[in-house]
Amino acid sequence: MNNNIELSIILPTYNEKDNILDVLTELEKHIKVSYEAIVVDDDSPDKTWELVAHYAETHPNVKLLHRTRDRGLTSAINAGLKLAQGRLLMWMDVDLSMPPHRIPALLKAIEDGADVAVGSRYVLGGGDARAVNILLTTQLLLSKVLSILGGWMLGCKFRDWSSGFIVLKREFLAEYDLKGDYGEYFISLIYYLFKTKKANIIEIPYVLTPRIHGESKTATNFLGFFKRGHKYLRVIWQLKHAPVVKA
Ligand SMILES: Nc1nc2c(ncn2[C@@H]2O[C@H](COP(=O)(O)OP(=O)(O)OP(=O)(O)O)[C@@H](O)[C@H]2O)c(=O)[nH]1
Ligand SMILES: [Mg+2]
Repeated sequence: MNNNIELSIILPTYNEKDNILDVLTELEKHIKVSYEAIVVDDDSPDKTWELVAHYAETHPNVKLLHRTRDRGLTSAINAGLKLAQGRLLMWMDVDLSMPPHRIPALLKAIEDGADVAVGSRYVLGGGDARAVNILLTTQLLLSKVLSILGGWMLGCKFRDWSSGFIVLKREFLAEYDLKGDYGEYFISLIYYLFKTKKANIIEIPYVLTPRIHGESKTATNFLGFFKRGHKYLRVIWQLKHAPVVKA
């Protein structure tokens, strides 16, 4: 840990050349505490990493981890977390679907006593502006059903089980690696934070906006949604039936 860095922001990227510089600029504009941004790029064919390397030359708080062998969202976030030196840890998507201007609200929640602040589409004031076609409407519906089921089956007062927009105190992740190959890691993480770490978790509303540039790695077809939904449910089922590990 470095006492001069309040916040480490992990930014996983795969083919985000049209988004990454906007995200880095937005972070600079909205974050008033000392922070480092760690971009973890998996050798994107569109050369996102090249843009970041160039940007980092004039922005010492921006770091690049350019991975040429490993792949995957969860493993990218884990790799970024290993390098992170801030007192607070956070990560978010780099498709501008999670608005950097909501980060101060997440930080304020921590300042006010929360251990973990999660950007949430499913609390009052939050939303999802992506339901512009049948594919995305289905995704939104599945995500909502999953959220209700997750909270009910796991016995936690929590709504947005597939958020992926989170700030938390470093000590709450000390002995934990994110598990899974995509968004399902978030369900296990939240459950762990509630049940094992007894964390005070607060959901802060945000409105998720559709990606404008680049391609989604998940929202491509119905079959993909249902496969993912099935995977999420399997994780919920496994957690429900696994003994809770004491911290
Ligand atoms: N490093 C790395 N980043 C990834 C990988 N897959 C996705 N990402 C990043 O993870 C974030 C989420 O990916 P998206 O394609 O937006 O997927 P999603 O948010 O689940 O799907 P949408 O709902 O369509 O936005 C983005 O910042 C991606 O660039 C990967 O294999 N490696
Ligand atoms: Mg996204």
